[in-house]
Amino acid sequence: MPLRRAAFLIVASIALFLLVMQALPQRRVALSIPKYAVPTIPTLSQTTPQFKDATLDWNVVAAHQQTDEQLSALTETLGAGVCAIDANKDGWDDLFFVGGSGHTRHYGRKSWWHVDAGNRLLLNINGHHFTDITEQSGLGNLQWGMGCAVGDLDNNGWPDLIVTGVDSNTIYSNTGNANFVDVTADSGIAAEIWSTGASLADYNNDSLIDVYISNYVAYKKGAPTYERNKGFVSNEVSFDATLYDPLPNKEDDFDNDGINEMLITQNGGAAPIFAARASGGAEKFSDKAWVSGIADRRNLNVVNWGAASGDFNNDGNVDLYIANGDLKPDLDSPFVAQAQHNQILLGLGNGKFVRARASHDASNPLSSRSAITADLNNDGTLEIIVTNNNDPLQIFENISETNHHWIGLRSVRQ
Ligand SMILES: [Ca+2]
Ligand SMILES: [Ca+2]
Ligand SMILES: [Ca+2]
Ligand SMILES: [Ca+2]
Repeated sequence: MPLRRAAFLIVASIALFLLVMQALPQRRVALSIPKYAVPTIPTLSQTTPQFKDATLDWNVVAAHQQTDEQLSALTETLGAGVCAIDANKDGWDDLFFVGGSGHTRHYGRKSWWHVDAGNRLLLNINGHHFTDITEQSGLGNLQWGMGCAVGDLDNNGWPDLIVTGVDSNTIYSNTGNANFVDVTADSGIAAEIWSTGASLADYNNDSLIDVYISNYVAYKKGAPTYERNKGFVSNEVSFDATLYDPLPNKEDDFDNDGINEMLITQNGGAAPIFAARASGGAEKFSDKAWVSGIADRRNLNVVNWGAASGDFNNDGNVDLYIANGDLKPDLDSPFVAQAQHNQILLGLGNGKFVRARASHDASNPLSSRSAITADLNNDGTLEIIVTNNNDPLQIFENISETNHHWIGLRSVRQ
């Protein structure tokens, strides 16, 4: 039995070895464990705001339409704008909507027929619904519109309107009770250029509102590009959206330090820029988009357009709504603007933001271009109004349940 004996000796040796090892003092090995920062998950002391798409409840059927039924020119990919304006000063915010140029069907190179979209003035009836008073208000002129701004430009106590557009800007003076007259000719802002946005402020503190109008590129639909190839040859390339990069922006005090920050939205896969002023330095900005939580690598494919700021959940901290939509047509469906989800970011009051969960209607997947906030029903919560390129105007009613206090202010003229 030498084999069984050998096996017995081996097993016995192993057992003896283990017993000896156990009896010896244990040597401790120092393990080097890398230290990682424990991620801090911000706690929300506030409720997540809830919105519902109440566009039809408000009796709103306005839609933006830019020239063709298909995207075939750069000019058709921009717009529309929208402004809140209490045009009749009854305490209920009304809406002015830039409707675009309308819809032209072409037969060959000739214009076949045209349907006007046009700008719309929607009068807020006691915070319940809107009624369209465009024609009687004097705002029915056709314009290839882009954006708008509201302010009392002639100091007569009534809010006036600036409308930007392709080859024309228009100023309408409110002569009282939502009756507007076109005063562009005498205003000094008439110009045959493509303007997109307008913002108003009293830049030199003389109590007169000044106007800043942002202009876009020199572009004409159908104008050929000339390629140098033994002389210049027309290559018929007239629409390349990748060549252009407009930069809308929004200012507000996002970290409650009494100093406004600036949010700049970007196109083409770049994250938004959140420019925070350095403390004590009036004009020094630094990009805080990533540390603030506004930039997110999951959204690098998203094209940002309008940004609206406001306290959507009444917790005292400014929140953000960013309207998104791709500038480029869909690869699989050429001539259709690509839809992208809009975002709500809740402010924590310290300059940081967290993404609100996407269970709200207001993240609607359309190709959005601008967003504003207004308390349309004067119940203390902010609604969000969104425009979409070649699609309807949308009203997202704030249905958040909050017991936080609020105060409404109305300025009156002495
Ligand atoms: Ca009103
Ligand atoms: Ca006025
Ligand atoms: Ca808030
Ligand atoms: Ca409200």
